[in-house]
Amino acid sequence: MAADREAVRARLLALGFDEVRFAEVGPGFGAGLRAWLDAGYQADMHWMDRTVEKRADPGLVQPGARSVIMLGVNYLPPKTAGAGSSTGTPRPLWARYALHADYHDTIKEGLVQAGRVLEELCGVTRADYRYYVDTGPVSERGWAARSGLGFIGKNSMMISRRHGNWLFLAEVLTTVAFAADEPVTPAAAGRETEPGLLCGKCTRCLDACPTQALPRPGVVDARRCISYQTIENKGIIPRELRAGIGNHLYGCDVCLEVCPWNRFAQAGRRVLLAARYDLADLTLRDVLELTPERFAEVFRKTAIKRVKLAGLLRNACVVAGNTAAHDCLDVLARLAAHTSPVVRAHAVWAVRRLGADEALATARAGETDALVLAEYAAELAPV
Ligand code: B12
Ligand code: SF4
Ligand code: SF4
Repeated sequence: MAADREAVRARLLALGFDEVRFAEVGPGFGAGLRAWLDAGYQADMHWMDRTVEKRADPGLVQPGARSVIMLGVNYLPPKTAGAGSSTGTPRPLWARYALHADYHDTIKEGLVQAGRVLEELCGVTRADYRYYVDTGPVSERGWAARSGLGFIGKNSMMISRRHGNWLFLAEVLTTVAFAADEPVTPAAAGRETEPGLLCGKCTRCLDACPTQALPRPGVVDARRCISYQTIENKGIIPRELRAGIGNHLYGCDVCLEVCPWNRFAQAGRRVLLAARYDLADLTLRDVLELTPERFAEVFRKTAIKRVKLAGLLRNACVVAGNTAAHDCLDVLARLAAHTSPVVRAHAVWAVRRLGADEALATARAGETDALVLAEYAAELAPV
């Protein structure tokens, strides 16, 4: 049955998706992903190695897949929300995407509806499509580029001419054959996934990255990326990267914010998102003083809760050390005796960086655990 692409597009836009684009499933993709994995840029995200074949071939994910419907959801907050600027604020910084109820949950509601639209308009059943947002074995930026939703910037983001960098991506893989959409420009035909296609001579993102995590245009070394270190890494943040983390408490938007393609972006409709801009009002002390109960209450239903209290406290210690937060020394000294060794190690680092070793005396006085003392010895090396 021939599928009416424009009827499907109109219905999905009405569900709250801001971009709806169609790509045809074809062979021969994924070399860029393999090279990235071979270089070790995935850090300890080994689930990516395990799913590399699927990521390169939607047919292994949805048997008989003919089309990928790529969807974008704009998450740019209104200017008045004051969320997540990287400059001029003493507050800790959150990646903008994080200042919402967990987008995996809210966008999934739209994907369920999108599936029903396919059933209704294309006469298919639940066995004929699969949808994902972020966590599926699908190379979302590659398919978005294929579908002409935008282009892959030198910062490796999928950049839309209408929404800039500020798009969540989601997709429906389906056995329905839709006519493919045009590439982002006629000149892009056959080169859709080339990084920096519409960047020209600009290198702002490469120059601005605080930890030099972009070794080449379009390639992120997750091991050096603040987003990886503050969200995905569950252990010790390498000491040589901590200073570069600055006041980034959770995630990083620096290479997104500097991009001139954002000048056309308007705030999102938030049909499939629920704002939590209030989180940007938390002070560093608020975060450092979080108890397990308060953490659960404040971050309920957000993506942030997955970093767990210890991860957030660890990040907050790094921010405290970087921002001369002398007014937080008392709480940092308490965290130097926290039950989590990861929190303890970063709290000790922060206190040392603030040049207040004497504050550790209290925290260490009660220590009996030999292991903890050994860990302190490492952390007490020159900062
Ligand atoms: C692992 C991951 C990370 C890692 C690695 C980032 C990276 N650049 O690879 C870390 C933890 C560092 C990270 C950080 C962030 N992430 Co992330 N991340 C992912 C994830 C799960 C996989 C990405 C991946 O495969 N990376 C490996 C590289 C090699 O692949 P790639 O970037 O997709 O590009 C390659 C492929 O496209 C392939 N390719 C080339 N041609 C073709 C053609 C086809 C058809 C195919 C299939 C593939 C293909 O080669 C490309 C270049 O090598 C995706 C979700 C998903 N399922 O795709 C989200 C995703 C990329 N992340 C997202 C976001 C929002 C972020 C952050 C902005 C969060 C933050 N503020 O802290 C940062 C941005 C950092 C940056 N500059 O990339 C969004 C990006 C949306 C967008 N508009 O681009 C995604 C799509 C999640 C989502 N559903 O919205 N992320
Ligand atoms: S997200 Fe931040 S740390 Fe990661 S590549 Fe972009 S600017 Fe660098
Ligand atoms: S900042 Fe410049 S180089 Fe980087 S993605 Fe945007 S346009 Fe491209």
